[in-house]
Amino acid sequence: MADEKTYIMLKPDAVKRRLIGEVISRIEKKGYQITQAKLMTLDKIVIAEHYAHLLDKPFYPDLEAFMTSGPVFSMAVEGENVIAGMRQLMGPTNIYEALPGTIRGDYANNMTENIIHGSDSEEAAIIEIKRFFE
Ligand code: DAT
Ligand code: MG
Repeated sequence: MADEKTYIMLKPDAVKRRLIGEVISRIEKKGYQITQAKLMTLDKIVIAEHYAHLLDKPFYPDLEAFMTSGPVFSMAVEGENVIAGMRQLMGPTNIYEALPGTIRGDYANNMTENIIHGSDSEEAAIIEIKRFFE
């Protein structure tokens, strides 16, 4: 199977809690390659684009406040079946269902501050890599 690319973001809680190295280590041990990376601070406009599917949710204001609360660490990650593979390493959106051994299962204890974002499809990966690296 041909290599895929995905967009991964370590959210402000991961940066504040000094977990960048820990998460990168898991990605590298899995055998994926980080091909681009940068630390950046996001504004409300880019968060509204990135989470357009959630704008009408009651938790959106908290999500926006969290995502703009400090720097994030953006990465493009490459590997065979990496989009689904990274979602598996991350653990599910509902962190109460995230098992130990997954990134969210090991480090997240509430629904908003859940350490990591990963693209959920090939289309999303292309759009998100463009959004955060161009
Ligand atoms: P994912 O990040 O697993 O792709 P998503 O795209 O549905 O999940 O949601 C984006 C983020 O929004 C998620 O990482 C955390 C927040 N979120 C989602 N559902 C939530 C909920 N029910 N309560 C609070 N925050 C939520
Ligand atoms: Mg998502």
